[in-house]
Amino acid sequence: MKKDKILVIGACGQIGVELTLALRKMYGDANVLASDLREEHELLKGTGPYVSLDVMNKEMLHVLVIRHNITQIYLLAAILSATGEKNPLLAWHINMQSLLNVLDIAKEENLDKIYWPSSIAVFGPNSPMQETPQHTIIEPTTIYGISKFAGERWCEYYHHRYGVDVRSLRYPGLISYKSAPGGGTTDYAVEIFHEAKENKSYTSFLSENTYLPMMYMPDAIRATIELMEANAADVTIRSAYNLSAMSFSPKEIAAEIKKHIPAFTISYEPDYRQQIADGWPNSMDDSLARQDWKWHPEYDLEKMTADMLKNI
Ligand code: NAD
Ligand code: AKB
Repeated sequence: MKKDKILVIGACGQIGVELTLALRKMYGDANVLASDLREEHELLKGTGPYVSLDVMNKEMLHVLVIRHNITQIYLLAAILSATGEKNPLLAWHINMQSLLNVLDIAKEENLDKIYWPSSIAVFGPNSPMQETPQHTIIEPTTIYGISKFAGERWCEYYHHRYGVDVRSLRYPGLISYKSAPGGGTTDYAVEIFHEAKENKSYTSFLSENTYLPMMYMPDAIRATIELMEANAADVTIRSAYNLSAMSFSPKEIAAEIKKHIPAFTISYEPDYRQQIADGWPNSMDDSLARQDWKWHPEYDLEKMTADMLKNI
């Protein structure tokens, strides 16, 4: 077991639950302190320490870090793309201030490592849509994307200016069955499985040929841990790495589900989230992640669909 003491902020969200459980396996249950605004998630209960925390309260966060001898923070609290468009100023405030609180405490307390996720949402309609490169035009049009892009700049700044070892990934849309997604544009690719099993039909809020980069949660958790375990010298990107596994449209995922549930049907009623999706890449070039810390995804659409339908 390692001696690190880890704080996970936003531990009850879609990623937080699975990441906390994975970190507890690696570092020992008692060494991973889960925290969130929400009540403790059912799957976390009894698996390790939990505290109620509002990351916006910097003083409380600072006290918690000192009191628990925290050496690493995983900051997952955020307002996602679809929810963000409903209250842009709130999304900006929460997404930026939470990161600044964590980065500043990391600097003051000389913490070992910080993890904070970015997103494919940093890209906008002027970025190349296919195999979007790591370094390219970045002009996000959602407040979520703007906050992620600004966050990336802050991460790089704290690394170069103060030596904070902060690491980040531009996650694609994440698909999982353990904890529900929290207000994103890619959430359709989770909802569709639940509806397929329960009702054998789904109405997609994105149009049939909207391609987006996606990833199954086990790959996302492994990527996160592999990045955090990599030698600092190998982490050449201190903003956020492009990360990729698969790309599909609502029509294609529906066809894959139909192989398992022949009666399944899909219809399309695009809403405000269509415009958000239209500005995002269709697929991502993650060659730097593959080169620097040997990233390789395990799940494609076929394997992910079979596993989702078996487990939900
Ligand atoms: P989520 O919405 O499911 O979970 C976020 C958690 O943060 C929630 O449990 C929420 O209660 C908590 N939280 C919100 N405000 C808080 C506060 N003030 N103090 C403490 N906790 C607070 O989000 P997620 O999908 O797990 O995403 C985690 C991170 O990964 C976010 O930064 C998100 O932008 C990023 N990301 C997610 C995806 C995805 O598809 N899920 C893709 C790209 C990037
Ligand atoms: C969202 O749709 O907002 C997230 C993301 C891709 O960042 N899933």
